[in-house]
Amino acid sequence: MRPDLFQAPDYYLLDDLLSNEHKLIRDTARAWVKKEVSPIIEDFAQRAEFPKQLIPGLAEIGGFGPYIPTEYGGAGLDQISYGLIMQEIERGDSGIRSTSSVQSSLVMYPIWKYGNEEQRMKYLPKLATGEYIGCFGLTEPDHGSNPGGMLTNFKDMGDHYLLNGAKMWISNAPFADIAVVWAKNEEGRIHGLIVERGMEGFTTPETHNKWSLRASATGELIFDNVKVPKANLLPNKSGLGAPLGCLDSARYGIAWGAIGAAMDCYDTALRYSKERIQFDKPIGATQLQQKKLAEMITEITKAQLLTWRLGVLRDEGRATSAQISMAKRNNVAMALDIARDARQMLGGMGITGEYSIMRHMMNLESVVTYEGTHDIHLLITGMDVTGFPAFK
Ligand code: TGC
Ligand code: FAD
Repeated sequence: MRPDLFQAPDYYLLDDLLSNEHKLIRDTARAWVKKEVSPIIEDFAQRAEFPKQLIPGLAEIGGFGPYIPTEYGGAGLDQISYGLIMQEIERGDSGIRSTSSVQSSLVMYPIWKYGNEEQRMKYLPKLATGEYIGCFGLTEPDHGSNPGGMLTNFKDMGDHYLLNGAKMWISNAPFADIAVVWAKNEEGRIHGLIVERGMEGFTTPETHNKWSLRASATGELIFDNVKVPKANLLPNKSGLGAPLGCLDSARYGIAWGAIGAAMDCYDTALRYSKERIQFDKPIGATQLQQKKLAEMITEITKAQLLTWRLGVLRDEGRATSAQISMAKRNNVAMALDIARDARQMLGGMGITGEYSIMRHMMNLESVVTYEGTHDIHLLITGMDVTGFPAFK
């Protein structure tokens, strides 16, 4: 891959909306991505391997639990800071941002919000430093968009719970130390359980042959009569709203992250359009290529404004789940459209690993699917404005 020459677009001078602390946090993450992620990511993606050596650096830039209170090892930052960190990491690669999202919002968040003090003290500091890596098991082979239908279940055996079932498409699963698993009790009520690697009957086979998110490890979680200690049940929230509450936090981070991928594609295409000569002039001097670039920067700017406002609302405790759905859906689709146009602007070079665009484009096919598909988020907006759920 070529040297990382990224220059972040800020067409509406949105830096003015950020505090000095926000800018410092963002610039630290940006510099880390340039130094540590960009030089190696293409190689790891080609080999379909997660670069584990990035884990300590991710922890240092606040990539693990940025908004978790410092007493539990988190960085105690606000939601705008969290978003900016996700934006910068995904500018490097969506798969690396996935690891950060899952650890922060799908593992640390439920332990912080739904766990007891003992569970918080036991797991959160180790997750914050990356000593432990976690994963989140909600999706099943037959229950993706409809997680409420899950079959994974546990029985109360007196001194422990007995867990059975299977989860599929789980980010970080192949090497995770712990899994936050959603399963139904004998009354059919959904609860979260912390399952640890090494528990008998618990296996995590890796999912191969992915053309997307290749630098992120994906796998299954199989529970064959796993004895889970009673102390590992998250006691403070149950029902489908518990995992969906975690998804709110992760989807918010993805809305920012997708802007990072889009900015990288735009910046690459803009530079290429000024350097690539055809018919004796730069392709950037042609109307058709300018149309693509003008539309890209317009969409990036709109997404930046939408997402900044969402961050402010989250910091004020006023953001709704439906607002988060709108931002996740809009920004990921925006990034995917930009990646596709940017790839075309590079002609044949656009399909190679010399440039980051094709990798972003393939990654975004997962991002537009996970954490609720593009269509499911449209239905959430539809339900919010009409009052009618059209899922069922
Ligand atoms: P529904 O009846 O609407 O709701 C059930 C209960 O949940 C509450 N609720 C929420 N609570 C918090 N946050 C939200 N976003 C919530 N949405 C709903 C709701 O109020 C209700 O509470 P209560 O107290 O009345 O019981 O549920 P439904 O079965 O009709 O489903 C609704 C639907 C389709 C929107 C939902 O199931 C959904 O979002 N489906 C998409 C599934 C999904 O996003 N899966 C993601 C899996 S994790 C993942 O992809 C990680 S990728 C990580 C990475 O690598 O970055
Ligand atoms: P389905 O639900 O079968 O959907 C298939 C199609 O039908 C979609 O286009 C969908 O929009 C559409 N559809 C479904 N229902 C309706 C409806 N009512 N009306 C109209 N259209 C509908 N899950 C986890 O729990 N943890 C993870 O860490 C995780 N990581 C992932 C990593 C990757 C790389 C991928 C690809 C997925 C990951 N997932 C994870 C799973 C992800 O959340 C699901 O793939 C997603 O929720 C969609 O479920 P599905 O694949 O079963 O598709």
